[in-house]
Amino acid sequence: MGKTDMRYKKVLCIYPYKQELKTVGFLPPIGLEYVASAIEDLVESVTIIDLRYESRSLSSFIDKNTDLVLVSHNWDIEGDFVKSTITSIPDKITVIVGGRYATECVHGLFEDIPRIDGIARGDGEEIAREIVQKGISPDIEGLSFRFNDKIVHNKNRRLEPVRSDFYPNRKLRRYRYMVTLDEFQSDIQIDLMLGSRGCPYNCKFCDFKFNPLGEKRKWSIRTPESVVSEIKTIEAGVVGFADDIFTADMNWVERICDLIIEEGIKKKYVINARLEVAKRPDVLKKMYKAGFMAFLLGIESAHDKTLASMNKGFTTATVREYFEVLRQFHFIYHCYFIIGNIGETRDEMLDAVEFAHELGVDTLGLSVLRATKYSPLKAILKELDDYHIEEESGKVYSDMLSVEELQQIRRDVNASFFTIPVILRVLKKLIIHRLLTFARVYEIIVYAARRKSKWMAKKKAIRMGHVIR
Ligand code: B12
Ligand code: SF4
Repeated sequence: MGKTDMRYKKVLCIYPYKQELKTVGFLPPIGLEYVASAIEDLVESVTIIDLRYESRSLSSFIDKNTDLVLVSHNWDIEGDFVKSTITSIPDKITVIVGGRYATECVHGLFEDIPRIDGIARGDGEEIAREIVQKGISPDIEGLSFRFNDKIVHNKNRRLEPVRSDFYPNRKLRRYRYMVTLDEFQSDIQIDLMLGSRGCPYNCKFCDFKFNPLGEKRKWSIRTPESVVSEIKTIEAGVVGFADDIFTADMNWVERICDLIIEEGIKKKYVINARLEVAKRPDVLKKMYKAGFMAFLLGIESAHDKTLASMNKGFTTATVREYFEVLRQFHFIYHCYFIIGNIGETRDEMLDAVEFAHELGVDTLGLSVLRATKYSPLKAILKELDDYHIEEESGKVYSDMLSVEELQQIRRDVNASFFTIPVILRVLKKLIIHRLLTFARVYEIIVYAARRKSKWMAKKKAIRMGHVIR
C-alpha cells in the first residue's frame, strides 16, 4: 500500500500538558515520539506538538487536511487542560488517545471526554500503524472505540520485547529540552532513550515491570550496537535512560561502553541501576570512561527487616560493602528511599538520613510507599489490619502514621539530608563531569542557602504552632 491508500494522511501528535512536573518536567515525551516515528513512513506528514513548549495555539496547526490527532495522556494531572485541548479539536478529525493514564482509565476518559474516538491500550506503535492503515476497526488488538453509543474493547495486544531495529526519529522534534531546576534554566540539553525494558528482579513493592494493564513485562535488551547507533542520532549532551534497570546484565553494559569509547562519543548518561554494579569495578571503570555520570539506585530502607520483607536482595551490611566500591568512583549517586515501609516507626524512617550520609549518597529520591493497582504489596497489606491504602493515590498509611504525617517525615528527611558538605560534594561532581562552571555553582549555592533558610523558618513556625502546608 502506498501513502495515498492510507486511511489517514496528515497527523498531529499532541503532548497535552502545560507544565507536567515542576521539578523534572523538562524531559521529552519519548512514548509519543516512538508512536509518531512508527507511522512516519505511512503518512504524508506527522507533527509532534508538546504543549509545554509551544507558543503557537493548537488550532494554528490544524488545517483542512488534518485527519488524525494522536494524544499521549500519561499522567493523572492537568485533567481540565487535557479535556479542553481534546475537546477543541474539530469534529471531522479522528482523535485517538494513548499512554499510561489513558490505558488505566479507559472507561473514565470515554465518559468524561465525548470527543475521544478511540483509546490505544499499552504500547502504541503497532496500534497507531494499524489505525493509519485501516481506520478504527474491531481487528486492531489493544484498541477501544466508540460504536453505536457503546464502547468496544478489542482484545489486548501481546507485549513485545524491546526492538533493536527501531527507535524514535528525533528529526521530528521541534523543541530542545533543557535541564531546568525550579527557576534555573540551565544550558544543558537532555534527551531520553530506552536500552531495555522490564526487570529480572522481583522487589515486592515495585510495579515497574507491570504495564498499566497489569501484564508483566519480560526483561529484554536491545543489541549494544543498536543502542549506540541511537546515541549517535542524539544532539543532547546528557542522555537519561528510561529503562526500569540498565544494569541487569553488566556484560551488556560493558559492550555498550566499549562501543561508545571506540566511536569517541562524548556524552553523559544517567541510568537506573542496582547496587550490585559494585561487584563489577572493571565495568564501572569503563562506564566512567564512556561518560556514565549518575546512577539512580534503590536502597529503600535503612533496616534489614524491611529489606528482607521487600525481597530487595541485599542487607544493610552489603549496601555498606557496595558503597566502599562505589565511593572510589565520582559517579553521582541518587538513591531512593521509601517512607512508610511496613513495620517501620517514624524514628526508623528518619534513620535514612544517617545511613545515606554514612554511605556517601549524593542526592535522595523519597517517596511514600504506594500500592498501585497491580502491586505485589496488595497481597501483603490484605493480611494487616492496621495498614490501609489511600484510594486515589495508592499511598499506604497506618493506624500509627497518616498520609499527612508520612509526607511530613518525607519533607523532614529531605531537608535534613541536604547539608552544606553534601551540596558541595554534588557540585564538585557536577564540575568534574563538566556540567557546571564555578560561576553557576556560586548562583546555586546562594539559591540552596535561601531554600534552606526558608525551610528553617517553616520549621520554626511549626514549632510555634502556626499552620503550615
Ligand atoms: C521517564 C519517566 C518519568 C519522567 C517522564 C518524562 C516524560 N516527559 O515522559 C518523569 C521524571 C517526569 C516522571 C515522573 C513521574 N513518574 Co515516571 N517514569 C518514567 C519512566 C522511567 C520511563 C517512561 C518512559 O519514557 N517509558 C518509555 C516509553 C516508550 O513508554 P511510554 O511512555 O509508556 O509510551 C508508550 C505507551 O504508553 C504508548 N503511548 C504513549 N503515548 C501514546 C499516545 C498514543 C496516541 C498511542 C497510540 C500510544 C501512546 O505507546 C508508547 C510507546 O510504546 C517510567 C518507568 C519505565 N521504565 O517505563 C516511570 C513511570 C512511568 N513513572 C511513574 C510515576 C509513578 C511517576 C511519578 C508519579 C513519580 C512521582 N512520585 O513524582 C511522576 C509523575 C509525573 C507527572 N507528570 O505527574 C510510574 C507510573 C506508574 C503508573 N501506574 O502510572 C512509572 C511506570 C514507574 C513506576 N512503576 O513507578 N517519570
Ligand atoms: S525496584 Fe528496581 S530492581 Fe526491584 S523489581 Fe523494581 S525495577 Fe527491578
